[in-house]
Amino acid sequence: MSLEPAALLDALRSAVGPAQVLTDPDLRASYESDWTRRWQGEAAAVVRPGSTEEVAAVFRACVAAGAVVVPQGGNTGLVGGSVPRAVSWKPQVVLSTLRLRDLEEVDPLAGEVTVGAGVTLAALHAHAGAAGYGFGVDLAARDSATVGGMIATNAGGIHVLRHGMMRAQLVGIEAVLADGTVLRRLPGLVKDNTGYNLASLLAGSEGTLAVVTRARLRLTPLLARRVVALLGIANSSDAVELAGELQRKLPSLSAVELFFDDGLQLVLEHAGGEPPFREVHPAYLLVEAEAAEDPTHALAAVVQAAGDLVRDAVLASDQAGRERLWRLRERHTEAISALGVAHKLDVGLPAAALAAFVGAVRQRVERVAPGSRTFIYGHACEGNLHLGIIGPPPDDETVDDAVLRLTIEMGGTVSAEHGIGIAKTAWLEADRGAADVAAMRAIKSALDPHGILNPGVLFALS
Ligand code: FAD
Ligand code: S2G
Ligand code: ZN
Repeated sequence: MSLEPAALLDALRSAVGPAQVLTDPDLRASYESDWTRRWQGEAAAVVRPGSTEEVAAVFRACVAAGAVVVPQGGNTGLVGGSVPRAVSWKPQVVLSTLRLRDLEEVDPLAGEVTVGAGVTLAALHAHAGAAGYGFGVDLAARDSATVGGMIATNAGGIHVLRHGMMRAQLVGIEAVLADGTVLRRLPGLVKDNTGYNLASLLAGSEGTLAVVTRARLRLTPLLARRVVALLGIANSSDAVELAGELQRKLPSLSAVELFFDDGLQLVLEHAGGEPPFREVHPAYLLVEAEAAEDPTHALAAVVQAAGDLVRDAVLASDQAGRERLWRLRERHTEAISALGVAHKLDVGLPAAALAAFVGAVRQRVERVAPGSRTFIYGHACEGNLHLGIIGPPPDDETVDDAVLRLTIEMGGTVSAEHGIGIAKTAWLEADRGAADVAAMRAIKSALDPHGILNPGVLFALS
């Protein structure tokens, strides 16, 4: 049964209140285009529920009207999953979680906290910090990325080597299924083997199985001392060797980020700042260690012992110095985006294949898209490389196909942390195989039988 558009809007207004139903094109605009500017679509409405019950009411209204739902948090996702599709035969309702911002008291005994899905990562870090705790996931989009979006994409970020991804921080969840059913398992029992772990299943589901409304998260000790080192290195095979040494020898290690000189120069051009070294190095590792006691000497000792693997090093333990070094890595995304709409790849490779991949992928890109600019950077200890390729027009996916097929050939994954979205659906089966995709589709049709949740994400629309 499908309601007239006007009836859908009336039903949405009675679900969340008229003020929380945006239909004016100007008011909808920021919700309809993604962060990379590569994907946009038109919403029949943007709705902003203020409670779990209102989310359920929105679903009931959409099912009655034959509309589809696009869940949205901070809209910092990079694979086109958080904005309306460019083409849709059904009215698309963007369901923004930004009003689900409860921050419950931190539970000091358990070292856990329950928060609303619309809470930003920065607000979560501040809330946990005020209670003397840290949170295991951090990423450069912290001011906008939300807890719900980070669960839905199983976000990784810069501390995965120490704390794991978003799924590893989850000890409970509340979510609303497409028929308005509310799933709630929030008590936060770390050991809870009572059947399928629905929180784990929803982590990485990209808004295709349910809308996460609250989450119970494990917190980490707030460590007082941090030091950051920027290491000038010769190439990516030295980077892999050094990353392994750091992991083996430095228990306080919390981040190892790889980037190359072309990216460094681009960031300096884009954001200003002094070059970190007098001479240019082909590649760089940004290394962070954090501990209760100052880890500077321990880090310096590992760097010293690395001998020729390290061509030059600069360390900073003061906040300003650390931020100055981090900026060289964290500003990559924005500096590349300032050059134009980039082809963004987010691949994961086995450690043994990483260096070979870096060489091979540059050749492959040059072959299929001569003259493009390829910036490579990422999380070295997880083999997670990000490629920002400027050159081919946004809708020419020749270069994406070349990179992703090389990744699969080398035993890697076509999406290490950003998800599939609509950007990578064409390569899902080549990566996961028909059996896995069939099992995922079976789960999808069980939980969202009418296919109203984020159609086109994960599975291409047939
Ligand atoms: P959105 O972009 O709003 O949505 C992302 C996906 O989740 C969509 O499919 C959406 O439908 C779904 N969704 C959103 N909220 C919910 C909900 N409550 N319930 C169900 N589904 C939902 N990602 C990393 O993993 N590591 C990084 O280091 C990293 N760095 C970044 C740096 C920059 C500068 C930028 C712009 C992005 C970066 N990202 C990174 C990507 C992005 O921040 C993450 O994917 C983040 O998890 C998205 O959160 P969000 O709230 O913005 O979600
Ligand atoms: C990172 C962010 C987005 C990108 O910087 O670690 O996950 O691909 C990425 O530029
Ligand atoms: Zn990343």
